[in-house]
Amino acid sequence: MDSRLSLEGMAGEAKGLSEEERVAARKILLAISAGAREMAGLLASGPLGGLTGASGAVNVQGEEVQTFDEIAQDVFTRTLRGSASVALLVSEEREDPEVLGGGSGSFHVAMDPLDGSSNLAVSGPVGSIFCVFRPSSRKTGEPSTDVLAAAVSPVMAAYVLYSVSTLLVVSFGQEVRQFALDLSRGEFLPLPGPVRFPEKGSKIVSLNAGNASRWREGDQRYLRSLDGTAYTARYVGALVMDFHRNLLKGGLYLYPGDLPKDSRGTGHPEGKLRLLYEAIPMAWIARAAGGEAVDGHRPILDVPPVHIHQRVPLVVGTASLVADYLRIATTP
Ligand code: AHM
Ligand code: MG
Repeated sequence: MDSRLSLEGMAGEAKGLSEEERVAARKILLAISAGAREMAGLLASGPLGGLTGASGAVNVQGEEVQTFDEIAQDVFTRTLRGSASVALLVSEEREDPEVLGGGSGSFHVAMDPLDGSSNLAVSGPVGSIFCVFRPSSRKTGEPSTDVLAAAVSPVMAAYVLYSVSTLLVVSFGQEVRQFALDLSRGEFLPLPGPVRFPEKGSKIVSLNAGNASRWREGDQRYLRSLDGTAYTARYVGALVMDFHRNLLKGGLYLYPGDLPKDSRGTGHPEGKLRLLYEAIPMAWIARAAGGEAVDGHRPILDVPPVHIHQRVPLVVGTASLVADYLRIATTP
């Protein structure tokens, strides 16, 4: 196995894809890497570029849109359109799927163009997340329906981490590879791989304990169970960063749902993270790296997508830590 497979090599060796699909997947990967390179440059100028801050708009999720959210939306829409391989593009920043190039591309893509954007104000890490799906054979002519039918079987998932270095992490389902942006050459170069959750890694737990009083009893019990154990708390508040650290070091990321409103919760029992462009791609990458991802009960990859902006509780990381979570949180 080549420990330093290139981006193009990865697409070329992807299993279960036709030759035509491999070509399309390669083009999508190159489009993501071109967009990531552009975003890395813009983000690095940070406050000097005058681009950090709120845009004044509110997105489909009811959240304040940062100027960089819109920039990332435009950058990746442009590069993915340029790949001529994407039929439908679903984005956190757009209410409806966008048909690209007349809808004739080989794949659908769901993306969170800039994840964790509240970190921008403090020059903290942010990310971009992508999931690539094969269009459903049950084409109905209704874009959302087709994406939902396709979303149950990803073909490729990737994320970009913009931090002290810019990393691109990619999986076609069999393994996970990392690439680092070489600033002098302007391209992503392979790091040794594949990457897997360490069997005997450290026990990092990443969660927002400030929300715990709103969680269900099982999640609160899990948090209490950590007290006195050899765990380390680490939480950046950017899924890509928290996931990536736990992938390399061993750990668990938890963003549960809240109690119903009438029991001191917020009435968001499905949590905050989005199924199509946050939970499914991270679950797909976690699985390929020997980890696991659940919604508190069942595997994320078994959750039926019913809405393109559907939210879902997410527990993802080292398989044994996810198993511990399930044992404690689901057994009164
Ligand atoms: P976003 O896509 O609007 O940035 O929201 C997702 C982010 C995740 O990256 C992060 O893990 C989580 O929201 C943090 O939420 P909180 O501030 O509630 O802990
Ligand atoms: Mg996000």
